[in-house]
Amino acid sequence: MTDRLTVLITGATAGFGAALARAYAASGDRLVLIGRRTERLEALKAELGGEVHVVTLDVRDRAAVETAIAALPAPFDAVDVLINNAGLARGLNPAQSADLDDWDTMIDTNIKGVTYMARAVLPGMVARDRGHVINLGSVAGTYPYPGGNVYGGTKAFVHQFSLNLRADLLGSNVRVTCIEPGMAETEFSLVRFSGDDSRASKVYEGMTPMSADDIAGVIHWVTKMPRHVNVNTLELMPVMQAFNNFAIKRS
Ligand code: NDP
Ligand code: 8X3
Repeated sequence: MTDRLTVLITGATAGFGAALARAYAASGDRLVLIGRRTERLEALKAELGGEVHVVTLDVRDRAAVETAIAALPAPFDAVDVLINNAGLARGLNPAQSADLDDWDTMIDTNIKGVTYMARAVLPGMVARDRGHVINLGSVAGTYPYPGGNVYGGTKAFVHQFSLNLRADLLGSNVRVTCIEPGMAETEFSLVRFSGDDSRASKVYEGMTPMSADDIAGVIHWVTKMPRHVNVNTLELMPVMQAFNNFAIKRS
């Protein structure tokens, strides 16, 4: 798609979502910005100018998602790009001591929220025979790490859900891409560690993480590819992150 797009971004109040809003505003696209923190959405709208519609919405609320998407005013209702970005990790405890409320929050946001949004937006895309769903997966959905239990599980779901959407949408011109980043410095670790700033900043100590702008630039590029090209999955990491060998407990 090279023409002007209507881009709906969930989780636009911070991190990747806010950077994406700035990237698409810079290319003259029309924006629908979603998040729970209204004051941040309004501040972003004031900063960006242009055609921006904001919706305060918790993506875990199925009825609210359905109502909000059905109520989008023209021309914001013809969504060309849905960026299912709202998501989070909560905690890094091993499974045997993890907080079940944290697990519920991750499952409800990263899995259910993504499916609610996709189900609400896809019929319009198929009817217009035009659209692109971008889902935010993670390297955590492919590579296990201690404490990644449910977070990684939710992102593995996002990966497979994205591929299965492609299977369902074959024959339409609706594209689906799963973006799978490694470490990027946003509010992600602050949220994971319940606002513990020093623990969050230690995650990125002594290395150069990716930035929200790095991720936004890649997603922007993927959505501006010629319409006959579908990037299925795209995994990216900072140069200073790689893989480890198998862990073995020896007696
Ligand atoms: P941030 O914490 O900086 O931003 C997360 C955004 O999600 C916020 O705007 C937040 O807005 C929104 N959000 C969270 N819960 C809800 C909800 N229930 N309803 C609506 N919006 C919600 O994190 P990132 O920008 O880093 O993360 C964005 C996505 O990228 C997530 O899916 C994350 O899992 C994924 N990711 C992040 C990586 C990283 O290293 N940073 C790497 C790989 C993937 P508000 O609180 O206002 O609702
Ligand atoms: C976020 C990347 O490595 O912290 O999805 O799980 S990681």
